[in-house]
Amino acid sequence: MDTALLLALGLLAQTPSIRLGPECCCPLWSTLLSPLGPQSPDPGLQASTVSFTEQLETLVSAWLTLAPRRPSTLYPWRRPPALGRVRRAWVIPPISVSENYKGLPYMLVQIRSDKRQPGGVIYSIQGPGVDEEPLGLFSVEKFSGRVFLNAELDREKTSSYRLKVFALDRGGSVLEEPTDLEIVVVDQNDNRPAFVQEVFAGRVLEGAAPGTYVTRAEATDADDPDTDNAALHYSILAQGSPELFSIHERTGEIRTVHVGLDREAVTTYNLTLQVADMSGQGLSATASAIISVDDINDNAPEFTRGKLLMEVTEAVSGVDVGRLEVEDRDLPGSPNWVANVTILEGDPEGHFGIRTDPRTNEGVLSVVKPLDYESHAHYELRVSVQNEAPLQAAPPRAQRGQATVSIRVQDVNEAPVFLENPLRTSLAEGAPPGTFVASFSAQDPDTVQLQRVSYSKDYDPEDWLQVDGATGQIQTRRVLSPASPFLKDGWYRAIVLALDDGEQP
Ligand SMILES: [Ca+2]
Ligand SMILES: [Ca+2]
Ligand SMILES: [Ca+2]
Ligand SMILES: [Ca+2]
Repeated sequence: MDTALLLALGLLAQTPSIRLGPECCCPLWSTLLSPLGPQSPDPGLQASTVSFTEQLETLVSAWLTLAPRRPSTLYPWRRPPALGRVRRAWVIPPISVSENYKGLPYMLVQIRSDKRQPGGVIYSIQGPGVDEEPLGLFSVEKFSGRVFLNAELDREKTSSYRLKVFALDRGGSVLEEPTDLEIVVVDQNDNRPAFVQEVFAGRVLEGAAPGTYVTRAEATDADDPDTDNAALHYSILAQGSPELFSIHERTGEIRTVHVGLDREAVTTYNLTLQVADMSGQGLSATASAIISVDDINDNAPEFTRGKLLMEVTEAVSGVDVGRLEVEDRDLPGSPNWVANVTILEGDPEGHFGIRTDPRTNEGVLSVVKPLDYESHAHYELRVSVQNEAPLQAAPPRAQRGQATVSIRVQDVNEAPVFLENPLRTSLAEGAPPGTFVASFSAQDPDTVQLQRVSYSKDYDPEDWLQVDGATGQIQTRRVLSPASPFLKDGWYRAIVLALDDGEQP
């Protein structure tokens, strides 16, 4: 290691942070290059920090070249002497200047050549910012070599300029090889961070464990990402109470922090988010996060009544008996809410069925197989209710997951039934009046009611027959002419009615 390097290291040890530009805090650096840039026009201005190796290399080179010279003068064509066996690469230190500087025109540096020339050396510069777009930012006084900044710079448009520097004689001949001069624009915190969306939407299942990812807020900052000017810090300004969400200060990820998300209590959370640069101390912006809590089936359905009384008439099918009202706190219309009512016991022959009314979520009890009052006048059904979806959490045991439905079957007056129908019999041709024809016997299914069955003629076109209303016995009244038009192939057709004396249902 050479002497200059040792010296530089010694200085660095006393100087914990070396910065280029207006806020230069290294005494040696200030002596060598000051003023390389203007004083910060804004207290928020932060100079860019370069890596330690770059600092050291630049510092050593600059010190070797510039130590004995005026601070604002740069000798771009002067090479350092070889020190020992190590030849270091020659680096012209960049000129740093803050963006947005308004004290114009501002002298950045004075370039000098060691060449002695009658009539003096003529300096000239070329490149972007001079004779290429954007034109006229920089200029040089041709005799003094003083380089000026003529307009405000915007680092977010162009962060550095590389100019060509020429030294010529009066006749325009090149005295020195053209060399590069780099001007680095130092960032100022002149850009507020901005969220990429006004509203960030997120969804989370109720009952989610702490640490569950919900959504991610994202913001940008146009300032130099290597500086604090664009070091973003996210926070939640407001979220109500209790505070169930947190945001990662660097990534913007929003997660749950506590248990207790309950859709049945709160469906949506509205968070106010903030992002601030300077690691949270600088310019800020706000946005919202709308977090929807998705339903899980954490409530068992319940009957509103534990005992129900219903009535239904016998002998019919497909009629509704009654409705079982069900409550479920989960999301209406969802499988977590829809009730399925089933019959547990009390209907061994399968007379009843239960369907769900999709609008009211009631269980609708109906008769699917006709009932018979005379054989089974009362049913006691045990029914239970479940959701379409299985229960997910371990909810408190449902108080009314089952109910009892008492069903009274109502008797109806059923018509008497002929045991043999039609009844066929035969008589000799020309049978005399009073000949026994047949004896009808109809049975009334209403065995529990005391009903009497009576008989009468309904159809007897030749008025040939006589019916005993009480017994159902039939005799002929007269001789039937073989030529009767009502004899068809030898058959005579008559209709007999059986009537009970019960009331009409
Ligand atoms: Ca910023
Ligand atoms: Ca900036
Ligand atoms: Ca439910
Ligand atoms: Ca729920």
